Amino acid sequence: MPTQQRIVMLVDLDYFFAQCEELRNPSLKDKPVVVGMYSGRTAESGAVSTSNYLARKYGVKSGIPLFLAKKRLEGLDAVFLPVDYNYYEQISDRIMQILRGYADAFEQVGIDEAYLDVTQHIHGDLEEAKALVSQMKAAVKQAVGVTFSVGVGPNKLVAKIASDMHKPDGITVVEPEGVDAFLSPLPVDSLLGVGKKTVQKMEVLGVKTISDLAKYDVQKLVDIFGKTLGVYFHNAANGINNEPVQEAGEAESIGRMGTLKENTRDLAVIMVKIDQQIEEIYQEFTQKDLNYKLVGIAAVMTDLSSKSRSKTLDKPAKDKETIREAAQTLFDNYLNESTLEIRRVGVRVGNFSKEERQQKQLTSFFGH
Ligand code: DCP
Ligand code: CA
Ligand code: CA
Repeated sequence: MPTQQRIVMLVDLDYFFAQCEELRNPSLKDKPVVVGMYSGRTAESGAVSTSNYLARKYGVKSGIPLFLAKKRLEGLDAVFLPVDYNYYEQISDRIMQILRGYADAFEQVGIDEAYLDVTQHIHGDLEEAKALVSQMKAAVKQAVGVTFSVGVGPNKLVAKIASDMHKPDGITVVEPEGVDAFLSPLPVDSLLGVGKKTVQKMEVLGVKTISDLAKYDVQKLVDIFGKTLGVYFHNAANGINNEPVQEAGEAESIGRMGTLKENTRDLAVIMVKIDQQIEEIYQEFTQKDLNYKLVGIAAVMTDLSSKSRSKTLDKPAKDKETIREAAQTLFDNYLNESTLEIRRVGVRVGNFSKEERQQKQLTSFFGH
């Protein structure tokens, strides 16, 4: 592989669900708009999925209870709307289709984000990258009417963090020489995969910023977090991330996703569903005579946010028990990190081939 410096972008659509609502009803634009996931228990119960930037000025943001959002927006001409996922997905599909045309390699992550590797397209020139982003923004604005923010950097990790710096309708470019200065002062939870629990563990170690983490002994990180995560944290903090931008391929993994009978945080209930899914997956990869080296889980919460986690095994396996054990541990850890109830769950196995696939795709699994 050539060692040419890559140029990777992360495109993140601005206040996405709320922007979609503004798109079909432009009169919403000068009002606070809140898109909520109504749980149905009472007219008011549920959580905010997202809000437009006007509503955010009053402290209304993703995850807070709807009744609190109502309170914070009292007396203002605020509009509350239920999540219309199918509509947002149609908008997203149209945008992704346009963006795909600008990339050498394209990888959609969730409904409102995509990575683009544009190294060849712009001959490795960062100035050209800025011009390309202007073109992309104009094209999407004209065809769909939606704005987004972009991070540009030498890899997925830096691009992702950069995309969050100037919102909405922003662009942040991090040059290869600027990566250390860019990352150093940020808190560790800016890194994908560093959740509340990990932040607490790291704080005990005296590690608060990415710079602290970059200097921390890698062997100790491995002892504490395991090999995959320990090495990932060490590399990530040092701005190193070689994961390719690549379309989530069908053949890359075999998995199942399904809705639970009722929302729950009970591991035993979740595992009943997962066991059924493992049974199906097992049939499929046994038929294809595959060994797997990675087990992943996914969960969709009651507010429709989704999370995935995965574990790379020390060696390839082909039995059911290993999947079950890994999935159970992953869900157990995940439940400790989140307070939301779970609505849908899934499990998958992957990394079927034996060569050079170990460290791939970590950011996509963490992504949402
Ligand atoms: N979402 C959700 N519940 C959450 C977080 C997000 O339902 N707790 C949904 C609604 C968001 C969409 O996912 O519109 C994308 O999430 P982002 O985190 O990218 O947030 P936004 O796009 O809403 O805002 P931003 O402009 O900050 O990207
Ligand atoms: Ca977004
Ligand atoms: Ca996003």
